[in-house]
Amino acid sequence: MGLRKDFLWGGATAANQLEGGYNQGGRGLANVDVLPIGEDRNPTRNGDVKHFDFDDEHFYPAKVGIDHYNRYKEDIALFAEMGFKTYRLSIAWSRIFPKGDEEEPNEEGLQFYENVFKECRKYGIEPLVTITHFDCPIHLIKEYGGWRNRQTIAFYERLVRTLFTRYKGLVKYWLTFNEINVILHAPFMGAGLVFEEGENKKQVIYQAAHHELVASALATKIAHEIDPENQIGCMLAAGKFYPDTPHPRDVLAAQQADRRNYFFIDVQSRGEYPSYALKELEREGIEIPFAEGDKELLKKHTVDFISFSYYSSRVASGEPQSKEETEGNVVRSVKNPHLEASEWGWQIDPLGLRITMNDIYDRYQKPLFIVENGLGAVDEPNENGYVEDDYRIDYLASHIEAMKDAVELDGVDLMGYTSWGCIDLVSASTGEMKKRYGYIYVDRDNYGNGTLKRTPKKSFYWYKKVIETNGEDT
Ligand code: BGP
Repeated sequence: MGLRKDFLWGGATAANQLEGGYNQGGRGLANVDVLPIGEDRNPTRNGDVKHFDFDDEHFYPAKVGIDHYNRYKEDIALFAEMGFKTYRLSIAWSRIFPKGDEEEPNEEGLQFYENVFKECRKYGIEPLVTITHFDCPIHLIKEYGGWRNRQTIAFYERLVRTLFTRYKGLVKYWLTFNEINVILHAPFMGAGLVFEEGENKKQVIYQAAHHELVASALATKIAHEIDPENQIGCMLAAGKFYPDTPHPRDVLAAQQADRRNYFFIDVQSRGEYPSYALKELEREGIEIPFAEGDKELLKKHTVDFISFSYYSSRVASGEPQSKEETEGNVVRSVKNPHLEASEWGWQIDPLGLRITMNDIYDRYQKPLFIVENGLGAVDEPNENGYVEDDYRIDYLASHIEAMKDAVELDGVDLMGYTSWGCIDLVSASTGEMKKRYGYIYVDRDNYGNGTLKRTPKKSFYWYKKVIETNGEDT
């Protein structure tokens, strides 16, 4: 009973939210560097800003992040002190190929990640690497239209071949695209899409999604060829949809909303487009740009495990116009009257994690990996600079308990758990520093003030104990 003996406890980050050093080491500009904060952020991340000039003149917190690029040793030492077995991080594509379409990679970028992986290994920490976490070189967006263009598959192929070859023996666990379903909700952030006036957005989105799905299968193929030890996962922004009421109309709405997200994983894990998606796309006149060999590739090279983020469950209604909505992790939802919410309106539902795990495991029967979960909050250090984040501990403890129930009572096969933003970093939805998830406080504000000093919070010592006892003591 209990969790696996080799359960992979750890934390997760993404390059563009913590590295900073956006113009160091030969790195090129990426979509994530030009996402403004404030009210312009949503239209930009949705691909609706036509006049966007992609300049790098403005200061945004993500450009400096928490300066992990220059302080990774100190940060990894703190992760090791907590007892991390794994550390999930992402590669900044434009560090490896600054423009995206070069023939040769940038050695300085490759060396940086090699140093990071070796530093992890020094402490026995297994790296878990997201190949793209919401990032795409600006040059690929300007010149090729990002993922709407089939050529981007070839550039991604060059990237993954370079990574799998260079880091053979150093990295074994890879995720092809972070939250692949986010392309539906934030297409500039998810796939570098900028829409033309009046074009059929859904056509462009599904075309780009097809390219990402083919690229993901190709990456799986290449990873296994280069090193059969490699384990490849897909990554879903998960969260079960509940029907708003038992009315069959609401139940159908919830099923349809779930399917819209599961569609991606159905392709990546089962190897083919599900019939419900083919029907819907056909009805709407959306064409999927299948090229010769795509179907075989998708069928043959399915993922080894299913990873996902979970922040909250969601609610769907057959009559959404008459319902109050709430914020959530990228996907908005009808408000659930039975749940409390974070300061950002994300509703808190630990039992929903167990329900979501069961749903995914029933559907795919492959090992699961929870690679994001956590509470974004404003932390106020006391006069000694110490953050007593009992609210975060409560959130995480209740989710870990629900996760254990899914394993122990329902029989889900779970590889590991990496909570989001294990060290404070920049928020993806708001672009700000003040929404924090970490076990480690970083002295930095939205405007670039602060010493960047790292200080363990109360949750740091709590999580250390959780890991030490393999989740027994929460
Ligand atoms: C997910 C992203 C992460 C992360 C997290 C928390 O969607 O994969 O990058 O940021 O959400 O979201 P936020 O930072 O907006 O609170």
